Amino acid sequence: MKIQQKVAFITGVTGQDGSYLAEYLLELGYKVVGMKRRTSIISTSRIDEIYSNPNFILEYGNMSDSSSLWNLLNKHKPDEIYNLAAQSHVKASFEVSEETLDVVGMGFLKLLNAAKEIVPKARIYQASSSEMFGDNTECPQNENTKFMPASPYACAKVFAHNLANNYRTGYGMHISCGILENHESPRRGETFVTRKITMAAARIKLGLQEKLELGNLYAKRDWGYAKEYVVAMHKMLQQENPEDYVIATGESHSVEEFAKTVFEYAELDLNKYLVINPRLFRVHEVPFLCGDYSKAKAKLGWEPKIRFKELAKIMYDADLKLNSKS
Ligand code: F7E
Repeated sequence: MKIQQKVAFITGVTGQDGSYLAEYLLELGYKVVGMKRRTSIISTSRIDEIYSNPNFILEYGNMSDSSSLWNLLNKHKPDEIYNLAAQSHVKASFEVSEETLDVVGMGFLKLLNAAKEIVPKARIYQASSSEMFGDNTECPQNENTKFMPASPYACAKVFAHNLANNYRTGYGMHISCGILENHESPRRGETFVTRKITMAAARIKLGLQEKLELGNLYAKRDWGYAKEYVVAMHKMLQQENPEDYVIATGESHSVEEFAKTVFEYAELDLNKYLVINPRLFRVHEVPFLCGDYSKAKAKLGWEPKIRFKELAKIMYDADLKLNSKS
């Protein structure tokens, strides 16, 4: 008997997480339908390698456009839906607050309403975020930690997280939320701090850049490796019951520690190159994040392998290679 090929629908497929998840699901034998926003510049570099895979389909759509969501779900009837689309930059969310709420909050509601009518049995993954803990410095943060969102982005994520829980209990939908702490990789956008640092170190090393400008050095984050975190997303949807899970490393380090680690590894003196630019400070800063992944370990059998120092090395090595080519 032939086993039916599972279909996964991923919003935000051109992003760091979307591209790693698409690759992972293709390896597992899924047909993957990725949704991307139309942009005037090409934004598909992260999915170049899977673009010609016959099991990968790229479709235009938009979280602000219900009709595109309804059409795509109707056309592909996915078994699993991964909602990774977002305006995900926390600082920018203060400047484009309405767009952030629209895409992250209302966009998810539109997706849920479409799924409820078209594929009510589909298993849904919602990308919740450790930013939802915000001002709550409880250590470590788990699934029961109170949310104290400190940005429009985090408020939108809390709104979507609550909706997921509401549709789960109200309509019996299989919706799981991954409360992911920061997760990085060589595919991280260059406006996020880890990648900004590894790119700068590589470019300084090669004589292509002179300074590294940063904002608040003292914020602490729990940084893990994105490629490992997408495996947890998939595992959540294979559980009989939908639940929320914190995905983290359980270690917290400051921005300064990340920069020092990278520059030491690159054999560069950070003090010679670092400039603090107050324009990079945030209206409201989340001071400290550190997650407790013990529920994910117990129920999903998921554990992080790549830790802080190794992550910094992976990212620096990749950026050195990338910049050596150019
Ligand atoms: O900032 C500080 C900044 O922008 C980290 C998103 O994926 O993770 C991410 O949010 C820290 C902050 O990430 C610069 O003030 C200093 O304290 O890399 P980030 P984020 O805001 O933590 C969560 C879990 C998400 O869900 C988000 O979508 O670094 N910082 N100097 C700087 N940050 C940036 N971006 N640039 C600087 O120059």
